[in-house]
Amino acid sequence: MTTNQELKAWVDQVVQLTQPEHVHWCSGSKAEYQELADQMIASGDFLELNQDTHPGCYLHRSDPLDVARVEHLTYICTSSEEDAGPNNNWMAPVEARAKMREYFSACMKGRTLYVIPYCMGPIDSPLSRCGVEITDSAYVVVNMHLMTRMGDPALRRIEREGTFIKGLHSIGDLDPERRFIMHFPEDLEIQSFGSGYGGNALLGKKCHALRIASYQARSEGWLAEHMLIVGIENPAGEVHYVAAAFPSACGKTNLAMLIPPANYRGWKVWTIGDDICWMRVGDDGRMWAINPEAGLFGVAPGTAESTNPNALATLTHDAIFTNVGITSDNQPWWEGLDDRVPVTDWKGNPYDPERGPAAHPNSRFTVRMSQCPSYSDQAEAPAGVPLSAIIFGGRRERLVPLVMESQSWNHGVLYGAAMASETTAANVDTVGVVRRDPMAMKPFCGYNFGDYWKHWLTFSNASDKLPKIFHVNWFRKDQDNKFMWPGFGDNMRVLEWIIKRCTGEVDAVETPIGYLPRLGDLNLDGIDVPAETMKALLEVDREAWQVEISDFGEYLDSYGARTPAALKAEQERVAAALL
Ligand code: GTP
Ligand code: SPV
Ligand code: MN
Repeated sequence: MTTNQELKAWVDQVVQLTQPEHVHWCSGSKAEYQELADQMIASGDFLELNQDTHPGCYLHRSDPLDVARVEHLTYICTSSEEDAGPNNNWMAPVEARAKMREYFSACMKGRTLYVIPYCMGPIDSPLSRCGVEITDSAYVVVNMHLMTRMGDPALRRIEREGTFIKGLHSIGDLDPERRFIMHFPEDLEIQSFGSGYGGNALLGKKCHALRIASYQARSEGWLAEHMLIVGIENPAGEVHYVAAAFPSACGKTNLAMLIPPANYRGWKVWTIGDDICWMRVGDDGRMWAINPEAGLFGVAPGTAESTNPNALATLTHDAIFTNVGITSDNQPWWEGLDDRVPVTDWKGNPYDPERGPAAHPNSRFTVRMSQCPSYSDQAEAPAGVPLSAIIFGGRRERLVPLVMESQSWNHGVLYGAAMASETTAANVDTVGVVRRDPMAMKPFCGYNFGDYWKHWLTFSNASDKLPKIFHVNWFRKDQDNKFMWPGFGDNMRVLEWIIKRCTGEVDAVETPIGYLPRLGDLNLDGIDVPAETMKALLEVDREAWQVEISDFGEYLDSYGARTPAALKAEQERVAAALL
């Protein structure tokens, strides 16, 4: 088992409490993965997909009431309510522990308890952190196999370092009324009950790598962010690394494996991460980033040969599909994939378009990142990669231009803090309403946003080699509700401008909200966006921006004394510039 006494004692305690029939320490081996997959096929938890077209691929149908994150049931349990902040649900740790104890009591009777030691980040990187998830879900174990470095090597690192995050998970009876995702950042602990889905159940992901890690990062001087990481190679063979924060289901996976348009000969995008980025300022003054994950848990709908061919290439073998439909020859299918008509929907019923989509809007695939054709040879680099730019972005039908560049680090922090985006199916609540989602971290910051912004601002003096900060919006719509910008691979055109701003190769127009491209500086060869549309995409509507910035000012004020004065000053500076 283990030589770490703390881990041994904790597992013993959990066994006492939950009373499983078996205890299984996960080795992380391929054989273990296959045994569990076979067991799940036998139990009906997995359906084998067409093994000729999709070898090693399985379909999992989750409970129809367990298909997304549950932000209203997700809590940060710090001793002081103010430390969790208005951005989080809060419960006193004693109360939360008592409640969860009741739920976990004897909940694993007749089940197997799996102990999953895992490492977030390359196994030999000083930036990586370990955790142990205890779960009674075989689905969680196989997903953790693909999403993290788990098993024996992680356990060895835990034994060497002596520290790990404790994550306790049970699917319980999947009753939405008996479901909670609790975080105890002061004790480096997570307790999750009643859901088997993605971010609620794979505790290494949002619970550890964002909520707990953001809390640790603040006291240790680094950042844990909801960001993709890519390398952008130009025809000269130089690679610039970029991290980008977009809210859930707003384009991180797609940008992370973008294939440049045909006329971009010699350009290449290399994938390092698609969801989470841990970064810190290195001795050289640059910001260095690693991807704590090893796999993709990506949105299926909308993934097609025309939008994200690299994702499709990644998904031809050894992947888990959750809540998608299937075709007559047992291939996975989702809306937007192609024009075949599926026969079975995500609930396992005969497909009937009258009764809703074939795939759930938040249906997902799980697959190892290393299967992606654009996987970077730097993805495992222990030191990480040095960032040239940080990009913030949201899903905004109106107002927000295609791209803009901040005038300083603090102005860039304002870009992040002032982010707002239309809600998506990644959470169980209403879809399509604009809400504030600072740095794409509204559901994931493990402490008070006021303190978080202050932490971001501390970097402004850390070095003169920090990445430049940009803001993008791929999602502007016209009067007919059509996207104005082609998006996907064509986002390369915006990335090129961003890189050229970083290297000083291109000029820009100065506006009250930042630097915007001069029309002629965006390479539009090969696309057919009318001149008026381009003009609209790069327009600054002063009056509408005055309203936006003043609304953001009120939002900042709602954080009271925790709002950093420097951010408020930045907001006031932009408001004055817009008059
Ligand atoms: P999470 O995994 O939830 O954090 O999401 P994500 O940010 O990785 O989102 P993802 O890349 O999976 O995209 C979500 C949805 O947005 C998919 O349906 C995509 O097809 C769509 N999408 C991505 N990029 C673009 C774009 O440039 N334009 C348009 N119109 N849609 C896009
Ligand atoms: C998100 O919702 O941002 C995701 C999916 O990446 S989940 O893992 O469910 O959080
Ligand atoms: Mn995400």
